[in-house]
Amino acid sequence: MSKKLQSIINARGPIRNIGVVGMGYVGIPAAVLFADAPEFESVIGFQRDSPSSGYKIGMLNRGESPLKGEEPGLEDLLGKVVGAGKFRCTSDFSEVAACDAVTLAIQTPFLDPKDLIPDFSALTEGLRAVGRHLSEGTLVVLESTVTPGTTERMAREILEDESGLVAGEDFALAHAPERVMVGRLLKNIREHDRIVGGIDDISTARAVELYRPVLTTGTIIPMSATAAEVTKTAENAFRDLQIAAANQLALHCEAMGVNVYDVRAGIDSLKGEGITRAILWPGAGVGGHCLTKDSWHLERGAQVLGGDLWYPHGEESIFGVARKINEFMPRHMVHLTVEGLGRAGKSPEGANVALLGWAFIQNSDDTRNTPAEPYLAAMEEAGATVRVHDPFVDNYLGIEVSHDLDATLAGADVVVIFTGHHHYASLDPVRVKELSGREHPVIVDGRNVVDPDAFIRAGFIYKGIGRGDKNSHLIRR
Ligand code: SAJ
Repeated sequence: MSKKLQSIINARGPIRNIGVVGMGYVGIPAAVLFADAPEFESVIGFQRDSPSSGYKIGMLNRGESPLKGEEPGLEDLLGKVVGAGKFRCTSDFSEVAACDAVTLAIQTPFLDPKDLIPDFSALTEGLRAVGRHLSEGTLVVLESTVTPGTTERMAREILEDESGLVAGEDFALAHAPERVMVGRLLKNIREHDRIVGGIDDISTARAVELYRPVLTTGTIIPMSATAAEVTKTAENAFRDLQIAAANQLALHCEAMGVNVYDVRAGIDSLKGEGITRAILWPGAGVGGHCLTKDSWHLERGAQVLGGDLWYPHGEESIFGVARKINEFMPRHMVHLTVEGLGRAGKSPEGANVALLGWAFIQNSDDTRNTPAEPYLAAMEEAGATVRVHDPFVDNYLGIEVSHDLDATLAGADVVVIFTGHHHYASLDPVRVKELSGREHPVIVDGRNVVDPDAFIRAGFIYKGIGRGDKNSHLIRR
């Protein structure tokens, strides 16, 4: 407990001016909620003026959100805090000097999961930019999900190196991981409990002061910085594991000729007395920026911090196995597609595939690490032509994404559902068959969105993840 840091912070007084580095899905909602809190006077959003994301600065200063997709309440709140002069965005990092607290919400992807090498280049750049202008008594908070040990080690070293100040003596440092999901960013920040972990008690207390005003039903859960890093990476690794278990069960159910959704409902019915058999949903794969990498951060943490993980050498950890199962699901979708085409006497070579849903999650425009991408690549490699439809997503990295469902379905030998957008629940089998113009078009449902019997009655060849009860149905002639 550094008396020096405590006295510097006491002299500085309550947190009034805040900086938020990284105007993305995490930084923007966090910044407007800080700005909307009466406790705080001003919030500056820091964004690199780069060719790919510099446009956000102008939009935000006009009170417009650069985040596409539906984000309830965000545009209004942004307009309000910009209008009130409590929030503005800049690429001038020298303004960090006037901030009492600075948070960093920057992507932390993995370069190479196999060797557990993360890509901290963007985070390092952000930390260096903050360090260069850091003033005594400032609180720095990492909101990005990082390998356990990063706050205490890499972040501390970079900030000290750039500022010449000492963490825990001259400035406070903490980790407070984001827990947001697209489509409910503001709600998640306000209502989810907030894990807050300082490198020391003073840093934890200062971080609690920062986050408490933006919480409504959520409460603060204080712990050490490293425990906070493990909590975040582990909660996503556990979710990935639960999804992998559901996917593995789905594969078993296909082999056993039963409906995984009946089984899931059965397992899920065991409740009460503190019993929760939280079984998640099988599907076409796991995408997004979080579950696809956080297990690797956790794994790397055990290496970086532990070194002596007492576990059979060379044996893969359960989190690694789970990643492999979830990464396998798009390939299983290819398998179901080829099997379905086979039943129609066709092969992928020359087949027309209508791929419905490019976003990684339903009713969103977020395409990060979408499971549809490896599927598209494999089908094209097999000689098929794949047309993509998604109501929320515009063109993606050279892949044409259509908003015209009929045009996408026209002439399709196969219709494959990758994302559970609400639009697809009302697909009319008779209309879809008409558009395909095929006698026995194939439908592959990766999210259990459609009614298999309705499509089978219309003459489709049906395939579904976990639908062992339907995947070998008699073809209606
Ligand atoms: N998925 C399934 N089956 C399920 C749930 C999800 O196949 O039962 C798939 C989804 O289709 C999607 C992927 O997994 O492709 C991820 O979905 P998600 O619902 O986990 O969405 P994320 O990744 O945006 O959100 C997760 C959440 N983590 C936890 O619930 C532990 C969220 O709370 C985190 O804030 C977020 O990661 C993050 O930013 O870390």
